[in-house]
Amino acid sequence: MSRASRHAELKRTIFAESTPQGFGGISLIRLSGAHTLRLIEGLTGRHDWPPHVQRPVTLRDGSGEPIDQVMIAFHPAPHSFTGEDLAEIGCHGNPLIVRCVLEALESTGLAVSAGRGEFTRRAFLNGKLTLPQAEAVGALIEARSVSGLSMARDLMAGRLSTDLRRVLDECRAVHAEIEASFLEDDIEIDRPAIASRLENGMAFLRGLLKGAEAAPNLYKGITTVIAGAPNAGKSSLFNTLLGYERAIVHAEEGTTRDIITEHLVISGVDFIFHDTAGIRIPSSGAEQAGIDRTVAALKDAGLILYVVDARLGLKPQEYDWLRPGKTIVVLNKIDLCPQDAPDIPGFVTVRVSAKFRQGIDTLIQAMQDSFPRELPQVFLARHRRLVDQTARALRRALAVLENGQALDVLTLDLVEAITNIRTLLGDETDEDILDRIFADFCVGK
Ligand SMILES: Nc1nc2c(ncn2[C@@H]2O[C@H](COP(=O)(O)OP(=O)(O)OP(=O)(O)O)[C@@H](O)[C@H]2O)c(=O)[nH]1
Ligand SMILES: [Mg+2]
Repeated sequence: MSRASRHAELKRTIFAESTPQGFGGISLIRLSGAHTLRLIEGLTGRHDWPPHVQRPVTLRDGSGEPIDQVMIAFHPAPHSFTGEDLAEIGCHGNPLIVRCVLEALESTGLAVSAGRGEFTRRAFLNGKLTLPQAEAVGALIEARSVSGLSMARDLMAGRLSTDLRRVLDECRAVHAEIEASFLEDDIEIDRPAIASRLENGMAFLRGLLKGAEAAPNLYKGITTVIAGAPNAGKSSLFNTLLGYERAIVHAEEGTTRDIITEHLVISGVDFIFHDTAGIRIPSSGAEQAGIDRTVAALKDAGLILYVVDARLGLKPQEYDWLRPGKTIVVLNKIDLCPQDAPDIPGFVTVRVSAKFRQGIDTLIQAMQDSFPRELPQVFLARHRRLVDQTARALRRALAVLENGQALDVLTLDLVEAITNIRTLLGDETDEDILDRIFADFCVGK
């Protein structure tokens, strides 16, 4: 990004309501930029603003009419979130009051309404946050699962950046050595040693990508679809997992029609359970509509608990609903089985009695084992794409070494790897990239 556009972007003073509360509570209105102090002085008539101290004051509109009794904290540059002069106005959380405050700010002509994520964008441009940390702010706000929150916090703490910087340094060092060998005849390149250094970096990137596979599920919560034939005991299992009678359980087949969804955190992992209509073909009417919904839910599932009446076993046509790698077959009603029903080959198989809560801990263990214990460091699409491209570039560089090709080809791949990591870390960036990143933020953040 050019100095001029960076300057233009930071010149304005901006304001936004950053914590919309609806009626009640406190609404926080933030402003940031060079005119911040002038604005709060003008709207309150007060000129003494000790830094980082909350003060009760009366905020007045342009004609001097009181708007609200508010709390204002002034954070002078550079010791603020954005690195600029920043003020936080806490007013009563009535949207009418908030509107008056925003109008009073705008009518001064000194500030304009902030764009999406503009406060965080400024924090990045002013060097208060790295780009991954700025993205972590968005991820913290968006997270809807306990794991998602932890992943966002880890990103904020900067482990991914530190680890990637190590790979970056290694790529640069190798690149510099090879370049030097082009200039000085007496520098010999030790190909196996270079290959092993690049392999280390690539193994690390591969590990990141492996973890990233489970990331969407862990970040949003695992969509766990409980499916199976009518009367297999799906709703009974759903209720047992939740610990209360959420869904109707009945001896009649076809009891559940609509999908019933409940969110449950088990040992820090969020499962979003879907109890579904039993799949029976052929069927008709409302039952068929329910089955259509079950089939659609199975497509989006992160995990399938396929419930089978252990006495009847899995019918050949039911294999169509099982997805290898993300299905646990739950043989239910074992309290009615004189002997152990056999495992279903190719699938994790667990035996339970949903009605009498037998085998449920084993099932929960199997559910947890379906996902990695360690939370993924890469869970944002941009990071995943760039890590993938970097790993590919290193793979090509290694192939050059293995095949005994000329080293100048390898430097091109190294430059690509270096550029990708630098883009991820925000060392190299442009307005388009920033626009795309902050477009997903809300106004006020
Ligand atoms: N003995 C015994 N009965 C069970 C068990 N699980 C479910 N049942 C009984 O099986 C019948 C059907 O249970 P549901 O949980 O409604 O089965 P479902 O799969 O949700 O059925 P649909 O919604 O109709 O597809 C009920 O009478 C339950 O009490 C179990 O583990 N042991
Ligand atoms: Mg049911």
